[in-house]
Amino acid sequence: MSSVTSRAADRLERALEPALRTAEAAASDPIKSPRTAVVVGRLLAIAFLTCFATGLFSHVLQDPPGWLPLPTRPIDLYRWTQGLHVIAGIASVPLLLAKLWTVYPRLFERPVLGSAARFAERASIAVLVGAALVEVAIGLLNIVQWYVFPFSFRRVHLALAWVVVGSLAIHIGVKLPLIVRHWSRAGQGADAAVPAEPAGRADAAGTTTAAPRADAAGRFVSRRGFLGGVAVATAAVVATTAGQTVGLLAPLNVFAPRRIGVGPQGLPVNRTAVQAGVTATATSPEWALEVTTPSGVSSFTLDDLRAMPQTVSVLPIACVEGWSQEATWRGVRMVDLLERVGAVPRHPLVVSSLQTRGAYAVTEMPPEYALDPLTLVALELNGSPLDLDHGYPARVIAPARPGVMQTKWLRSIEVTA
Ligand SMILES: Nc1nc2c(c(=O)[nH]1)N[C@H]1C(S)=C(S)[C@@H](COP(=O)(O)O)O[C@H]1N2
Ligand SMILES: [Mo]
Repeated sequence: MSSVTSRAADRLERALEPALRTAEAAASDPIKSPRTAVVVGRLLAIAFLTCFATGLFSHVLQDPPGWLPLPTRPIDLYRWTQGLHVIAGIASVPLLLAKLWTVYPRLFERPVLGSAARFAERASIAVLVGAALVEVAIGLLNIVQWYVFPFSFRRVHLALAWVVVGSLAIHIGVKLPLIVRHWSRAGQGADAAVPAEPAGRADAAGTTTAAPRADAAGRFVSRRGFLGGVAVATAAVVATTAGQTVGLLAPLNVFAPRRIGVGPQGLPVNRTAVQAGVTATATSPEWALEVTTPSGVSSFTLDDLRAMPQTVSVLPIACVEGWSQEATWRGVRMVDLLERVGAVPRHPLVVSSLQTRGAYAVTEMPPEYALDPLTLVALELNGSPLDLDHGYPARVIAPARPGVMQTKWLRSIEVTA
């Protein structure tokens, strides 16, 4: 290192002296041992990888590459994958905080700058931590539909997911020897002797790094106690939110914004007719569904649709934000409607809503859904005509699709050549 940079490093170290000393003291705390970092890190990696896989799946369903056939069974597939995505994302909050708490003293290890390799390793950790914190934070904000950030949630959440997974791969690669050493309790190095429960202060022989230490308030915090606390916190945040999609946990759902069974016709509403600005057009006596094919336009009034054969489908709404619920829909099969106009869909249908703005005003429905016998232009929900907030006079409902694709307040359906 040149003398200029080493002088700079010296000066930095002197400036950080108090922080470095505090961190050094903290590093000898058993809950900040490599073993704890590995135990918490493993759980966090599982949560992140679960989020990554289910998140990519969700993006594929919303923006399908044309060549990929999309699954329509089991009908609850997206309910499970997206429910898991949000549950794992929520679980990662306490795990991420616990992991940062466990390893933060290492960020202040000396030398602060060090060799190029060490600097690169620390930079990758900085990227991982920064991206993970932002990723989890905007995910939570999205669940409560609080779009305080000035960018597209979907695109940034997806891009950051790649950054997190990429820097996680580097991090795991760099730390692999340490991870292997501390993978099992038996196989670890120096701190294998940490007593599970507080056993007292270090004796004169001085296994000081191993023995539980008193914290500032004079209490003992053992590693097992710390991990138990993390487990309880994680279980608590999951239990109090997963009820938005898991029926058994519904009574415990205090934090998730949507509640199973609560809403018009016993089903939550994501965006109301007022919010979408469709109240007048949706209730207009002039309303008719336009079906456009390469050979012309057909118009179906509500009475025309009601006069066609009606089919019942029991299908869930599964919102990307993590809530989901099954409902009973009744209406005209999409295949029956297409047959009526003599159209065979070879490309995605273009489904337009009465809504004039917003990302979900127009959606595409690939042929595998359009041809599915369960897919409906629904007119009724749970035994009565669709509530205005659920898409009156007509909406689409198809199996195994993200809620955002279940377009409400239909205006037209276009079959392209
Ligand atoms: N036209 C239109 N359709 C829409 C939406 C919308 O904002 N506009 N929201 C979608 C979303 S995100 C979900 S989860 C479902 C929710 O359906 P529900 O409000 O009837 O429960 O509707 C979908 N259909
Ligand atoms: Mo949604």
